[in-house]
Amino acid sequence: MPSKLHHVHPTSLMHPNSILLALVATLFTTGKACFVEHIARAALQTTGPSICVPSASPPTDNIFAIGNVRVFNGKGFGISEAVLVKGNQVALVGGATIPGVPTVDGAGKFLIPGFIESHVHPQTCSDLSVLSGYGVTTAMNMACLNYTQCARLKSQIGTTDYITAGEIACGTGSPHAVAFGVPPQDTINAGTNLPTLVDYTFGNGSYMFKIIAEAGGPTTQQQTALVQATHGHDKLAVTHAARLENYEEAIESKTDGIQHTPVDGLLSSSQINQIRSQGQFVIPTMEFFKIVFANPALPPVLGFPPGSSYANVQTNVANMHEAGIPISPGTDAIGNFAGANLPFGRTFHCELQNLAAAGFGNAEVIQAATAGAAKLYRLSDRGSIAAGMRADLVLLNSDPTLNISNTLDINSVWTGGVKVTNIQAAKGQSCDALVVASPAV
Ligand SMILES: *[C@@H]1O[C@H](CO)[C@@H](O)[C@H](O)[C@H]1NC(C)=O
Ligand SMILES: *[C@@H]1O[C@H](CO)[C@@H](O)[C@H](O)[C@H]1NC(C)=O
Ligand SMILES: CC(=O)N[C@H]1CO[C@H](CO)[C@@H](O)[C@@H]1O
Repeated sequence: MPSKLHHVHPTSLMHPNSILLALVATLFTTGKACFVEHIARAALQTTGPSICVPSASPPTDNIFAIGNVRVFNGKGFGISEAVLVKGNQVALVGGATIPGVPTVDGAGKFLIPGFIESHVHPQTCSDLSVLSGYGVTTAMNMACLNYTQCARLKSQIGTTDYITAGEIACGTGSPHAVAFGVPPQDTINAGTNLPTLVDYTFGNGSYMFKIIAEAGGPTTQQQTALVQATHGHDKLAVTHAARLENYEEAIESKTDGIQHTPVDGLLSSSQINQIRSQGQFVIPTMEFFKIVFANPALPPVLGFPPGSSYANVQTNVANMHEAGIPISPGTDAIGNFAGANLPFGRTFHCELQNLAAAGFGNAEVIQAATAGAAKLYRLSDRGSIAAGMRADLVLLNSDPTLNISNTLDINSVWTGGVKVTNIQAAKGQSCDALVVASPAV
């Protein structure tokens, strides 16, 4: 059973900021170490067949309409109209119905663009399938640990579209390097040739460059060099930061997207102004922190300093939002391991509710989860319902601008024009139960 994680020692997992690591660390602390290898390997391996949905054919000859439906326009829903889909794109929006094509009756229903999950870790076709069943039609995968395997999940038909960062750029011996089994030669120390590392990442088909700012991680100067090399490729840099000191590094580096929110205190107004004036965006992953702080054993396991709280997360998000910093929903979901519950998809809808609770209007949440995220991640082919856009569509039975939890009231989902057959979401599904259960071994 060769595994880089075979020799991981529990004490090296004391400062992680990922739910995966939380689960692994929890298993260590509960003495279930025999499970650790299994879990860590499962999480590391982006496995699966090369075709995720064998029954889905390329939608070249696809043509259908959704008639008499109220279409989300970025601010709310307009009058009932028809949406024509041809191939994998929306061909036309307008008129009440479109005669002569198979039509789904949208009367009394609400059509929104497919959701973009801005921070997630799917590893298998099955993970993508669950996401699509929750109306998440694009997954921004925040770490690739094996480029061959990640390549298999790309450009799949009939399931969530998978867009991935490269291997994480973390410090030699840092918590992320150890926990994710990053080969030492791929980690960063004083002698690392940073532009070469960035070239390698983009040479292996990565969409964006992921930096880990943490204790033992790359210095601010190194982060800045990585961001500059990434921008030399005309690509996006995104940076993990969950503590104030690491947030400051991410701000200084001028990375494009800061992932997570500081837990250990409040960002100053000058930091917030700097994030905004530098045009940086933030994916706060509130649901991840909500789950962590709902499980009293986890914050210490994660090494969060005293005084860390979900209240800090909420206040930071509210302050950044008020300042006009672009924010989109992401979860850090890694899946369901050993009875611990951090599911794909459902957590995303919980994150929409968290943003609403932090002061976003309901329509603003929908916009942030669709067109807003598309803009931040430069996905110009999706995020809104208009001619020429990807036919990533979610048909809701009830109005999400009246109650944000209505995003769970899903009637149908199409991804790239292909209908998703395994709807997972249901009206009234609660977020309350989303706490990490004791691992059942
Ligand atoms: C990466 O994945 C491929 C395909 O599953 C596998 O053959 C290869 O051994 C993996 N590489 C590493 C370093 O694990
Ligand atoms: C929104 O819908 C949920 C689930 O149906 C319900 O529990 C909640 O009370 C509703 N909120 C409001 C403000 O109506
Ligand atoms: C899977 C993959 O694309 N691997 C490539 C990563 O980059 C190196 C260096 O260019 C190539 O040799 C690999 O084939």
